[in-house]
Amino acid sequence: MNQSDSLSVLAAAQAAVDAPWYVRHLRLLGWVREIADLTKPERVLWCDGSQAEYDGLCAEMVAAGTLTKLDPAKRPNSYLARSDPSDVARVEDRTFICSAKEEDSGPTNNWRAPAEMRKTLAGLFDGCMRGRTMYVVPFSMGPLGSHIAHIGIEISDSPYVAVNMKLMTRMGRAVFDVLRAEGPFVPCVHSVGMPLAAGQRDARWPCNKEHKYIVHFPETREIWSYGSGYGGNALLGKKCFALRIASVMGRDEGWLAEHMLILGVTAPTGEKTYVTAAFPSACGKTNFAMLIPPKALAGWTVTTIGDDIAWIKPHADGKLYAINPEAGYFGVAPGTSYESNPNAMDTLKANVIFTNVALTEDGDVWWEGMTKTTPARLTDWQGNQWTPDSGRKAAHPNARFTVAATQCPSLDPNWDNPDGVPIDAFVFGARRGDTVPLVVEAASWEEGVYKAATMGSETTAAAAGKVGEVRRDPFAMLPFCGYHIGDYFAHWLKMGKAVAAPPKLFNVNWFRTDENGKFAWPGFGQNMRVLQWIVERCRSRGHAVETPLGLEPAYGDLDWTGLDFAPEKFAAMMKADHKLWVRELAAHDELFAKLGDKRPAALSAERARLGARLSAAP
Ligand code: SAT
Ligand code: MN
Repeated sequence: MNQSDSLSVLAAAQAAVDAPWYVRHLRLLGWVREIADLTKPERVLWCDGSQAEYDGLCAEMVAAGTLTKLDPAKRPNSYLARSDPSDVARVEDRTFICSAKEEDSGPTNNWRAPAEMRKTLAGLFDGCMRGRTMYVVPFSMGPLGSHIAHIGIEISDSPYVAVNMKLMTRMGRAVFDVLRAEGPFVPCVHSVGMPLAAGQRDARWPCNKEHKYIVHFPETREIWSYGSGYGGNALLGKKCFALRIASVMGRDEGWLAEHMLILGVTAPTGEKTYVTAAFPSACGKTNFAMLIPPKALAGWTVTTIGDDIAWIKPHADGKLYAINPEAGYFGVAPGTSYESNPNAMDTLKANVIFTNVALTEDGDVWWEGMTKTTPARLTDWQGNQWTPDSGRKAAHPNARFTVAATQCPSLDPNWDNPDGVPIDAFVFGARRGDTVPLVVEAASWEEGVYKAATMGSETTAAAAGKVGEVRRDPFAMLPFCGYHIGDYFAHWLKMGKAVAAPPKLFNVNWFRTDENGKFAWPGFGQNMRVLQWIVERCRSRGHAVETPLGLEPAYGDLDWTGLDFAPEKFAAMMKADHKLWVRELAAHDELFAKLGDKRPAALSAERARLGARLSAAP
């Protein structure tokens, strides 16, 4: 083909889907055409990521009743969305990993044969965008052009998704400068699953109450999501791409995609240490990532790189380096306050989309735990009148805020560094009322991998279903690992050998309760005392004692300046109760039994060692 022929091919491909001139990627244009032919939207809109586009889409959603504009003086440029009451969280039982072979998805995922799933999707998506606008949303997970970053294109019929993606990712026109004519991208297709007949009035929060499918094809690196407009079900850059698909990329290419926050700790000497921490959804990751140390620990500061996801790669200097693939926070609102997380409260002063929180009489937002006094009258998350004696929550327990990271006062100067930051510690946290102590260091990489692999945590409102049950949540990745969890453990074992100076591994538990069922540990800013010990251990300075569970601080090894915390209370929180550990090990064995021949031998050896140490303990 000569140059003018290829230019006219490009012009025709652009015209077929109303693409702007700067989209020069024929394969991408062809794919958008294919999806438009299948879903039959009324129009196609390519998002450029501009503020004008964002403001315009928000104004349209206000007119449609999807968003309520908050009082411009109290909460400038901010909105409230109320979802359908049936569409309030991730749907794990409707989430599928469609690998070619069933054994590659493993015992912790729902598997369907790819061909069968493609047939189902073809039926569901046929005409599913009728009467709606199809948004083409280009985004980069990670700093634009970073060697650790990857690009995705989300096609969605939800304007709520388009505006959330602007806050959560590097979204817009600049992505095409990176993609150019042939660059790789992960195709993500999303529909709320509610086509509109001619003249049909739209719902305030369109979704499909009968059919929901969150589908991943790991080999072809595709995502298809149908029927939900909420959070991780619909903002496909987040759990679907940055964890499920990226974990598969990491396995194949020698890196890690983890459900981890990233923070920086600066000591009074100016020495900086970067730490990542994995916790299940809605266990205070955002609070930990934005921690403000107690005044008594003068000179220590914490800075924020990310609050949910880390992509981690070996670096030439022999360390692992991490980036935050996201550019915003989709955090749990309830419980967030000037006491629990002042940095988050300041982040939320303007330019926020709130979802499923309560509305105050003066046009601001409220949620349980935000203030000491509860407002006398509110509009609840479903739009009903609410008073403190209504006997129900004003905000949904999984209510969220979406906000750009750049608004965070504790944002780390390296948050956008394309090379990432060097990691010295991996922290694994779970929500456990008993059994698991405040903090333990693993004596070796293998011991740390064993403990992360066997983590159990009480379930939260972040996923539809029962709340408060202990379930095994390996690496806090149970709903997010895109392949066989046994292979994932093996990959982690391998990554410890991939660099000369791997991070140290720690387990923490902020949620242990006392004999009255109250939290035994004050948590929040006081977690700095634990973090300080972790950092000192990484610098080979902190002291630890050997216990059957690993290496633990003695009472005197933590800095208690300014906190009155009795040694007996500390001892109670660190205690490994024999009976509870018999039950705990049985739960580990149950998980391992599911792995069959994918159970790494190194982890069986760690299990034997831990069992022997615990039974030898007095
Ligand atoms: O998956 S979501 O983004 O909806 C929230 C979470 O589970 O952390
Ligand atoms: Mn999460």
